[in-house]
Amino acid sequence: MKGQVQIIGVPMDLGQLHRGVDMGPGAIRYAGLLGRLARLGYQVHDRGNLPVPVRDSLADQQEQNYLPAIRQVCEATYRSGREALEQGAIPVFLGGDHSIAIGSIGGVTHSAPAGVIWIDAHGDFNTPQTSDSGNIHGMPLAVLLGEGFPELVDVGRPGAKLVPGDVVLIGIRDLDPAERSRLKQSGIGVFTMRDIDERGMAVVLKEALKKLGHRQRLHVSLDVDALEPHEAPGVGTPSPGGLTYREAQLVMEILADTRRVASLDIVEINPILDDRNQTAQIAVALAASLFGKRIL
Ligand code: EXY
Ligand code: MN
Ligand code: MN
Ligand code: MN
Repeated sequence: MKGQVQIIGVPMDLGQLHRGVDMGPGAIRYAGLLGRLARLGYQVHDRGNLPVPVRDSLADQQEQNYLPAIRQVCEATYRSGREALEQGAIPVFLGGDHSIAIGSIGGVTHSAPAGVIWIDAHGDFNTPQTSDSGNIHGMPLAVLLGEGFPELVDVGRPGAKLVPGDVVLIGIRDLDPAERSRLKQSGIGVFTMRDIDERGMAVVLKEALKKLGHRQRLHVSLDVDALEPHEAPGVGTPSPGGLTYREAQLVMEILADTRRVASLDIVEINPILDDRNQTAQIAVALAASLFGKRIL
């Protein structure tokens, strides 16, 4: 037995405008995540889904981009993540949009810091001042570093949950102008698609892991829009020129070899926009590799 995995569904769709991302946890379960992990030797416990208010019941929060409800869901996500680690389990958070990372990463760093590998087409580093859209799923990384809405920064415990040296971004290709300058000045390790094209994923990931060498435990935050949208179409904010299936698999295989991965988010899968659940199936195959499935 390789230890316990706890599945935590967070059907959050309030951080962005597309309907359907709330069905992500169901799509990922339907694609067979639990069975895959069980066959790899894990004891898998599904904690079900956390409650998320229905958007249509929150008309009074529309102006605030659903900030109060997002805060509430992130508080619950934080508690679940913290509990899972306290019980010695590996939490796997199924989004939902990427705003859930405010809770998941907050929760898994409650007792000790962790390094974060944030795989995404986007920086998710906007503040309310730099965001064009106002959508909170474009802000979670900034929040985790202590910037933006104080209600979100203080989820779980007061203040920043990460320092810039604890984070590497991989797969980046779509930044808003002010977000881009902020990111360049931040001290976060950013590995863009150009880096991957020029130097290859193995080299890039080795460098990324070197930057996180000071952290024993790693959290992987997998936004599936990092993948090439021709291969993984079920996302609300697709961006051309993404990771191939094999590049994404190689990330997971190399991360598995480190034996330091202690928690995972799988976010932004939108089954309404997907083609026969193929994006969820890819996500499950990636998770299997991350949890130690080997080709040979
Ligand atoms: N930068 C854009 C915004 O802030 O609205 C797009 C953000 C997309 C975020 C997705 C989840 O990674
Ligand atoms: Mn994201
Ligand atoms: Mn994204
Ligand atoms: Mn934008």
